[in-house]
Amino acid sequence: MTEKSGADILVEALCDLGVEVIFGYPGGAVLPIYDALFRSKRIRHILVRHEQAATHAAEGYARSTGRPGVVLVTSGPGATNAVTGITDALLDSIPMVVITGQVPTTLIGSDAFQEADTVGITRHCTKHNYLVKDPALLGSVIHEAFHIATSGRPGPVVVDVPKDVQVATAKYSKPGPIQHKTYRPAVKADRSEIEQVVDMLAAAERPILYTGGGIINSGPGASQLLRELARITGAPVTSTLMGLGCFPASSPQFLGMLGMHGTYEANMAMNQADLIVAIGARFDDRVTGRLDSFSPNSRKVHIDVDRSSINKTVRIDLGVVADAGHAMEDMVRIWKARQHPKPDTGEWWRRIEGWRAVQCLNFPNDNEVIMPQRAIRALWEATHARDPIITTEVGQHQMWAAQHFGFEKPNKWLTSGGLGTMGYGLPAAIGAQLGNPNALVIDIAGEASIQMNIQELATATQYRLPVKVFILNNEYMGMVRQWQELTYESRYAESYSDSLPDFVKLSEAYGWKGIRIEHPDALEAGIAEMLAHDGPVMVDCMVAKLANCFPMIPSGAAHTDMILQANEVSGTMDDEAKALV
Ligand SMILES: Cc1ncc(C[n+]2csc(CCOP(=O)(O)OP(=O)(O)O)c2C)c(N)n1
Repeated sequence: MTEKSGADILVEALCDLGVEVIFGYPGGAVLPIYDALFRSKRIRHILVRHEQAATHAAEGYARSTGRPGVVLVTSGPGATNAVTGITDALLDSIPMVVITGQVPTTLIGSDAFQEADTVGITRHCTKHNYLVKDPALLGSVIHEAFHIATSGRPGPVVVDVPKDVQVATAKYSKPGPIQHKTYRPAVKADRSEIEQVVDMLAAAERPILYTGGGIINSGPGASQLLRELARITGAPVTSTLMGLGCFPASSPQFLGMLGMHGTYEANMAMNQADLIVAIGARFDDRVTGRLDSFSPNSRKVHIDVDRSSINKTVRIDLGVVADAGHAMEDMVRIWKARQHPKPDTGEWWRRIEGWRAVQCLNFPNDNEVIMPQRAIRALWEATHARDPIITTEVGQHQMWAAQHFGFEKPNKWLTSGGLGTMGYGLPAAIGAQLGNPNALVIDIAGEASIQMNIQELATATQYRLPVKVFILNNEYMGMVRQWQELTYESRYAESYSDSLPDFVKLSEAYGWKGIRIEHPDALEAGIAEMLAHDGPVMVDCMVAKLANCFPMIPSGAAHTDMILQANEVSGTMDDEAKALV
């Protein structure tokens, strides 16, 4: 076996792992790797315009294809620019491997040019990280990094490679299956635990399946199993922001998203349930609201591949450490083997229908101004037959998209849930388009968020990616303004999006088509024009400036203290909610 440079070993290991696309940005400390990529020609490198965008593009690629995203950046500022996306991937459980260049080993710790302590900085925002000091270990570290990023609860792994290690030579051969000393994620649950879940579901009078991104991470088969589980148990299904698409939005059993901007019926059902079965969801604060009044009378089952998620915020009656798909497969099998009849949940559904009748997603319409919710629905009308991939930025537009754009399938909804990163949507759309060349990919954006990674318009142009950006332009950082209206007596400190660029001219400057929509009558035609263009298009859709996103559970409040559109002025739904339950 001949010796190869560390850089060649790295590229060969990536090829052995089936990597087809890398998102990156060059610099001094990664030049040997760039040279190896150039010579090898086996991996497609996508040159972004900012390292943060490389990480979000890798997330978009991963989330939409189920394959890990790969990033390559230089030392120092290259690595620190990537930190936001790495943290984003950690919170949203996205499989990602980030290779960072590092100064030569002899200079580490000397404040060398473009030196940053990448392993130290990323320790708390990675699932695992490495500093590779020996080229002979590089190949096996890369394989191990992919194993860790993609197994158990997926997440980001950083591999920091000093420049001298990229140049030094060693032997490489493709390793066999990875056997890590201590890392052994549990995938299948004990049969007895699954039997207990089945017993509890069969006996429950008011069950609810609370589903999350873990089902999407488990693969498309898991979504099918969820449908089957819902069918045989008759239980209502709600989903977190990250789980949207794992259960069809059009199903009568779907209550919509739960939590802070979730539906009235989903939150009331969670509050009044006697059994919550959480599958691949983590009881985060946007979902639970005030913890001491969160679903006070239910027994709680938590199925999660990450042991440390169980009992983290909410006391759980039965924790099951398992992959969501495997656990549901076992539940369905045992339920059927025992020939459980479908439980009688008629009374429960009658109450749910009462909450549903409130029609909490209704919004005031206007013939002169485009209501943002209406714009999202029009976008859905015009595109849903094409199964589009939707990415978002962060703010009101993100929540309106979650509420009003119905997702029928997994891997079609890409949003920054845990970290809430403005600037995620455009690069994520670019990554998704690269992974799904024939798909319709739309970034639903706000005029403030889109400016956080606007430079990526050039990336889409360079690679001829027909990404669409649909800006709901309310001239405000709308979500900030909404909170200021509701909790700071409308003192709108720094939340006006002043000095906005002309987005149409800006699009054209980057080689995109730009469209402005200003009136409700022009909405459908504007969307049709966007869809008719086979290249990238940015739509600047002027919407009602002061519209609020409801329903809303104010931060730290209980599910029953939800503010609905209907009583925006008069206060919370508390009394009516209590009357209904
Ligand atoms: C990087 C980053 N900085 C700040 C915030 C806080 N933040 C959340 S929503 C928001 C306003 C977003 O405004 P815009 O993109 O116009 O969307 P809108 O809410 O108007 O739909 C801000 C500043 C954030 N989420 N991310």
